Formats: sequence, structure tokens, C-alpha cells
Amino acid sequence: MKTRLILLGCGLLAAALLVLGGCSALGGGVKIGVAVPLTGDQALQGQQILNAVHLAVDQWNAKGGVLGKKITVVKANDEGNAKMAKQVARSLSGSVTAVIGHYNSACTLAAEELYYSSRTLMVTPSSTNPAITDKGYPTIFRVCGRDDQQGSTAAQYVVKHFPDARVALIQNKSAYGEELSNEFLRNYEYMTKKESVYYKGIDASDTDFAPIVKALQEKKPTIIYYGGLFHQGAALLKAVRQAGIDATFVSGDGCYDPEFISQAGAQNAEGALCTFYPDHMHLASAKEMVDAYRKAYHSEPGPYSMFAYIATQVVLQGIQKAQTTDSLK
Ligand code: ABU
Repeated sequence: MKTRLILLGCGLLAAALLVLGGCSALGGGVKIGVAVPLTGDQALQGQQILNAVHLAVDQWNAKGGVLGKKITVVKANDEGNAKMAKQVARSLSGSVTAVIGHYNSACTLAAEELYYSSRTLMVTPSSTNPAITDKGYPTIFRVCGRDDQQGSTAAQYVVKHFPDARVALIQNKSAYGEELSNEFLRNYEYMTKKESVYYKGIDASDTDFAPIVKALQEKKPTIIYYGGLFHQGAALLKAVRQAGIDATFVSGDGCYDPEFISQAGAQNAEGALCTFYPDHMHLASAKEMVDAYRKAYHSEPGPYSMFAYIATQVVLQGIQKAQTTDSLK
């Protein structure tokens, strides 16, 4: 089974130029918080991010740490839930030098104000909602791309390769899924002057797709654009294929995950399209990290492991360059 890949441009943070958000309650070491889901549907993705941060930190510690101090990792489970993300942010703010996280855009949006207020540096490896960085907080960053980039890239691809498409959109009403779908639709409508044949917002926890399948059977789309994460996307695709609908399934980075294929079933996922970055699993420049990850964890890195590893490098190289963990200096 092979999912085809649409490349998405990604603005990497310039590590060396960072002046870091600091913290006055650090004690002797440098603490890096990792705020991700560690339970529930996204626990594997959270663990893959946490593993990658640990990997980078272990490598730094093996070389003497940063500013001569040992680096420690403080993990926090936001459960993929915005309310919990706020609680996590309250506990990490001011008690760690930097936070790598959150995974979900909704969580990052809920938490970032607290990090900013406490001048705790935050770098998300995976949250793609544009508003996260458009607010312009000087201590809030991402090392991944944005939903406006993904939406536009996917729309251009569909316009070029499916000129007679009948497009249906289904999105999970999250800060990620809704934004992504609307960016796709805005670009698609602008380029084609055509409207979608179907648009539906669902809850991220919805698992009964019978009404959607019925509507799709009536509307007969040839493209189904889904804004949301892999587990729901996989279940939706499965339901759609079981009903005999063969429309091409298109989504974003949230479905670019081996779990999407295994949960949907390889046959159902065949030909699905996702926007993502050049996959580090196939990049020569990423081989060292990928090999180190495999050796350390006896498992494969996840789609956002490399981004978490890079985010950690950004933070630690920034501390090294600035020679301080204090954002006021
Ligand atoms: N970017 C997909 C996964 C996380 C999110 O942005 O909500």
C-alpha cells in the first residue's frame, strides 16, 4: 500500500537567531517540557514526539548538556484536549525553560497565551493552525508548516489533476480540521469558480458516518476532502468505501500516518492523498536521526518525530547561542 504524497512547504525556525523565553525557577538544570497527548487516540503520536525530544536531549547531555547544565525532560499529558492543555500550560509555565508542544492546534491555541505571559518559550512540532504564530508572540514558534499552505497546495493539486471534480468536504470542527478544510475550499473555489457539492462539520468524536455516507451517495462527489486526524479519517474512509463510494480521498498532515492506513485498511487507503513535508523516513539527511531513534526505541519514528527533534535542537542551540535561558536578556 502506498499513499501518494503532495509536498508541502515548511518554514523551519532559524535556530541560531532565537533569544529564548526564560525562567527564573530552574534550579541547577535546564528543563524542557513536552506537552502532548499520552493517552487516548493520539497517544502513539504523543509518545513519538516525546521519544524524539528525549533522543535530542540525551545526545546533548552526552556532550555535557547546555551551558554546562544537565538537561531534563518534563513530560505532560494534555490528552489532546484544550481544557487539559490549559492545565498543563499552567503547571509548565515558569517551571521549565521551554515547551515542545502541543500536538493539536486546539491545545496549542489554548495554552500559548499562558506560555507567553510567563515568557516560557514554546515550539510546536505539529500544530498547523495559522493563528498560533499569526498572533506574533515573540516566544511562540512552530517548526512545521501551516494549514493555509496545505489547503492551497491540495487545492492546486486537485484543480490540476481532477479538472472535472465534484468536491465534498467533511471537517471535524477543530482548530485544525475546520481551518484546513476552509483553506482548501477557499482556494478551490477561487481557482475554479465552482462550489463544493457537500460540506459537513462533524464532531471530532463522531463515529457514526451513516448520514454522511447517505448524503455522499446522493451528491456523488469524485473528491472527498477531509479535515481532521487519522483515526477518524480512517473510519470515515472505511465507511465510505464499504458503501461503494470510490471518490478520491484527500486530506492533510493529520492523516499522514501509518495508523491511517492500518485503521482504514490498506485496500481502502490505496490512492488516498495527503499533504505533508518531504518524509524524513526517505531523506538521506535524516538518516542519522532515524537510525538513532530506531536504536533507542526499537520502533519507527512517527510523522512528527523529526519535527520534535528539530524543535529541541532549536531550543538548545538557541540557549547555547544566547548564553542564557532568560528571555529578558
Ligand atoms: N497538524 C495536524 C495535527 C495537529 C493539529 O494541528 O491539530
